[in-house]
Amino acid sequence: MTATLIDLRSDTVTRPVEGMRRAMYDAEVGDDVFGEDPTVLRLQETVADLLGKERALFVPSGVMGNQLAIRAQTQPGDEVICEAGCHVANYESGAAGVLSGVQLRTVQGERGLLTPRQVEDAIRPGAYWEPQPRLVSLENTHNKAGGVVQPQPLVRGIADVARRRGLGLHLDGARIWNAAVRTGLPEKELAGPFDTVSVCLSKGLGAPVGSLLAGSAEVIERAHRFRKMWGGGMRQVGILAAAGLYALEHHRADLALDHERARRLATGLADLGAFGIDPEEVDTNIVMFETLDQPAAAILAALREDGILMVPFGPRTIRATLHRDLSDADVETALERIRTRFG
Ligand code: TLP
Repeated sequence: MTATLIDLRSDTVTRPVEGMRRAMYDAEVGDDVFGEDPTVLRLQETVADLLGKERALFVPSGVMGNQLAIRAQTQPGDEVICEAGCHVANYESGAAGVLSGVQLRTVQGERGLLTPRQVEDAIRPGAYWEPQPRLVSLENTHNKAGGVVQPQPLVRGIADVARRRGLGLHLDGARIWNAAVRTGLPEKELAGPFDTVSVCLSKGLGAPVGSLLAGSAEVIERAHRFRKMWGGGMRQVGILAAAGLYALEHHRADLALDHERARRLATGLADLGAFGIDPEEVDTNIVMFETLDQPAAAILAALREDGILMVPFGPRTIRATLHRDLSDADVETALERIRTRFG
């Protein structure tokens, strides 16, 4: 194993910086199950405001944010329409079926993007023997597609279809911050067409834990009840909310660096000719590439020997994710090592 390990597995692997730890230490706290933690309340208000929603609820994870959104806006037997590669359908342990009793209707998009027409066509007419279509769920940025930003005209078109057909609209905005930095559009605008939006503080923003679900007061009240039912009521959790507030204030703009480094890594990989990758398709901090003749597992094992960690996203697909604990030098070192082995 080479001396320095370059961890590109996820933007979740970052460690809290000193300023963040100080903010956590200094946090004013109270019992949040009684609604008495001032720092949690401040975080919830800050995020609701950023997203242009009435209320937001602090939850332990992105999965819980998404699943609460589904539970609060559906009934058992309903159907949720989503893109085939989305996190809700692929990486949440089948939660929607178990926790909400709904089925997911997955539709194959192009680079993770659905069109309004695809959504319209997926909405069943409503015979009593059919599952009741109730919710459409989108993801921005789209993780499995490679950090792809949802174009707003497409989102607005899908929102129009959902409204017209009486369906709710949820956004898995775990990386909405990346989409905002990439497009220059405020989060409020990206979140505007959605009834509910889940966001994560523990991905590129570098907080150790924490997500929020935002929406109308009514839907958040329902989600609040289910959060308690699912064991997600937390006590003096201002310690964690303080990390989130710090991350929002100090780390959002830095995401542009992750995006630049992702492009640099993708260009370096493309120049090698040993992998299938188009750097032009790298929108944000995620680099997804195909292996040409070996399974992803074999390439990942070789990379690990060279001190580079990435993750498989399919039998022949590998993901590298840039994050704030990496530097320009780390990207160059990673490319150097990859060139030595595969060039
Ligand atoms: N994604 C993780 C893995 O689960 C794949 C990662 O390393 O990217 N929505 C999206 C779009 C996500 O990418 C993730 C995490 C979540 C939701 C869930 O967040 P957590 O892990 O906090 O429950």
